[in-house]
Amino acid sequence: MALTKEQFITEFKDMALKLYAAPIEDLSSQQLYQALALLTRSYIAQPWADTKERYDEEETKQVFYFSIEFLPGRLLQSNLLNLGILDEVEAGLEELDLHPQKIFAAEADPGLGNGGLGRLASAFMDAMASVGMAGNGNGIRYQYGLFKQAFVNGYQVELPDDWMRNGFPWETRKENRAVTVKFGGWVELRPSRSGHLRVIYHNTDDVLAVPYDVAMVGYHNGVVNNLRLWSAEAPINAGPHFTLEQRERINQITQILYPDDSDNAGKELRLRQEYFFTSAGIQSIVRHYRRTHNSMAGFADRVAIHINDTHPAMAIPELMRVLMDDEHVGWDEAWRITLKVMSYTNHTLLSEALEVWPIDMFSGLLPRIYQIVQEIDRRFRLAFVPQFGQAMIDRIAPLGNGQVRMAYLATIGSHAVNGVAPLHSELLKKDVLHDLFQIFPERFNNKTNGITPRRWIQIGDRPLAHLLDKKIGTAWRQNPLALRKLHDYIDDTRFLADLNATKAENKRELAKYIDQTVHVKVDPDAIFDVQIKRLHAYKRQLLHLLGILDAYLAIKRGEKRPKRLHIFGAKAAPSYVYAKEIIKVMNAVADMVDSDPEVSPYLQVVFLPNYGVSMAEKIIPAADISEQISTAGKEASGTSNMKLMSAGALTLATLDGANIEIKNAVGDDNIEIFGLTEKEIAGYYQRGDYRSRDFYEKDPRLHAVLDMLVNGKIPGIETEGRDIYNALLMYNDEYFVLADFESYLAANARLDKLYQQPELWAKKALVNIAESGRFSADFTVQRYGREIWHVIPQTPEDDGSDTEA
Ligand code: 7GP
Repeated sequence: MALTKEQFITEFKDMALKLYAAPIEDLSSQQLYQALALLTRSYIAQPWADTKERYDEEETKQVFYFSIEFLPGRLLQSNLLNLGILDEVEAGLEELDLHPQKIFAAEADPGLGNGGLGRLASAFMDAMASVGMAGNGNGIRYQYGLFKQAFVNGYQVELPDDWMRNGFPWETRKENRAVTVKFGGWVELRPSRSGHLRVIYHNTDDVLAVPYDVAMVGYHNGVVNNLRLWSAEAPINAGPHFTLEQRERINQITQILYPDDSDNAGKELRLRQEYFFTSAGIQSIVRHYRRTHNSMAGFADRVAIHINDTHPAMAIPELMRVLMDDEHVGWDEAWRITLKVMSYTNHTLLSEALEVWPIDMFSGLLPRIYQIVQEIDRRFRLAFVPQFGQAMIDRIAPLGNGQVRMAYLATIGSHAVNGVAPLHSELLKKDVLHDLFQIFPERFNNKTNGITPRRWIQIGDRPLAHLLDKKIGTAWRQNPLALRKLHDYIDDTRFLADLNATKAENKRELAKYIDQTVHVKVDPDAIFDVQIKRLHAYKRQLLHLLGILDAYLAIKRGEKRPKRLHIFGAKAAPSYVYAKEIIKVMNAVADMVDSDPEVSPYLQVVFLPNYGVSMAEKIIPAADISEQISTAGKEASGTSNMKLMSAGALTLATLDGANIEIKNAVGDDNIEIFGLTEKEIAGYYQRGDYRSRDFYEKDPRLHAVLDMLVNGKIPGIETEGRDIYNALLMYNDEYFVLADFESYLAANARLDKLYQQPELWAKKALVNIAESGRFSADFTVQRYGREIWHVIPQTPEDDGSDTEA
């Protein structure tokens, strides 16, 4: 859109006055933020309405991305950028003597997700709008987002995230679009006079699902899509028997986000949440479709529904229910439509994360849905037992072992099933969904994850963005593949120096931020070594920690090395004891290193509390090293690896998830690979001959490091140090930390050496930035659009770089 600085100033002053009856000089950052957000929203309103009208008029096929998590990050700056008025607005604010960054920072960061899965969903929303695809989100409006993390005496404590305290200016309550979701009770099936089945519900708990819509603004294209977040409320005419307790139970449904990441939260409330937003979404989609169509016959040509991991997998039986019970479509036709509409992404290979529900709980809470799942199960068995045998079908039918098995249900009810990086997609076929792959090989495919360079470079890394503009022009902002032009400057000494200067500037900024937030002074000339992601044993923050302890001991012995600053950001699930113990030990090591004048000139450790999207925007631009060190075969893809690469950090990585694709993109010389491969680890499993103690016994460095966990050298970790020590030695080190220790150290030593050659380092950083464009989520959603959803996007062409699994 077009907006001059002068126009903006007038409209902004006007808005602020209308809202607060005061001149802008008197307003707090929060008030200025509110005024600016509302003004921005007023700019979005028309294109939002127009987009919707156009989709309806042109009967565009629409994608609905169902996800129990969304992590959009702060929206003000991103909306201004995508509207194309960020520069004008910032100039206007400055002219008013205001600080744009201060105002942007007043926005709450909606933590409606745990980690990778939720952030991916939001990246896809931004990308779909930006490539002009009709893509809608469907999720939950959690009143409290992911807990706020604080450290007390080095321990993680969880505080409530009251993110809506100041309201959420981007949402629009659409009570005229509310639907009713039914739980519990019992169902009676009765043939009606017209020959249809009549489904009569008795004694159900009804919940009103009220949608709040959030605009998803496309980049410079006038497209504004919709993210619909559902809130649970008591039914309007609930009647006099409706108790406060019942009301409370309803409110609970959308009160909190389950803080579990890569874990199966087997709680009834979680099941309620899942059915709540899934049913509300399906009902609302069908209702909208039926406003302009008098049968459901063409539904699958107009609607694609994507199931982001299994949490919304009840979309399958729910659509069957609506088709049969409400729309009177017969089973076979309903199933044909459902299969064509549904597609499913798996995000993890960890078996503890595969969702299952006890049949008793499931059937009690969702009696009609359970009947439908039983019928899906019955027909599946009928169709495939003859060819594949009872034993195999028993293993993979939707119902088994007294459980509803969501990943199997999702696979059976979708026409496409994908993993999120080639290795992951291969392992799905080989292990987790192997039997189902035998039956439905054509459904399985790979869609490598992506990120949005708009947020990570254009907004998060302004110094780099400006340097790029100067050197290669601005085309990369529209099409990130244009970053490849950078290769032309691989021998341009001046440019390489500029690149290093940009990194140095970002590191000084982060140092300031660290000082402000945790009151720790860090040396901006140190190597910034970053590991930011959820805390999980398989991600092996512990390996990183053991590396730090080894460095500590080496420095104590008198070894000199380039100074390294280790930066961690990670939340642990509140119930995940081992992960919390690792946090405690890390904080203790950070203190120990800091208070030792022999060591602190060479080594520093900072664990930043409350890692999230906004903090990532600060850390990533300043990173020199990106630690992606999961046990091979465990990290489905990873996405911080892509973000850090695009900021020119060198990746220190195992051959896992999308690290493999990063390696293929940049070449072996521009990434630091170490550790066991997935095949080697699978070999250990098969032979059953991994003995972690052997590594401890034969490697004196490892021996010394592990002993530090229990010999009292690190203050205050008696219990935690012992537990970790035991996990690694007595319980045989489930994640092969000890096996990879030696090669991890060697890789680190190579990076230390390389850092002595700044120009060579800059060349490698350049290649990383240049090749990061392929990981733009714009391309990812286009691949989904072409190969899974069958919608035809109009703008930038994909280079087809995805490797099929
Ligand atoms: C994550 C995966 O661990 C990560 O490797 C991947 O990049 C990301 O999804 C996006 O695909 N998984 C989760 O966040 C998660 O909660 C459990 O998985 C279902």
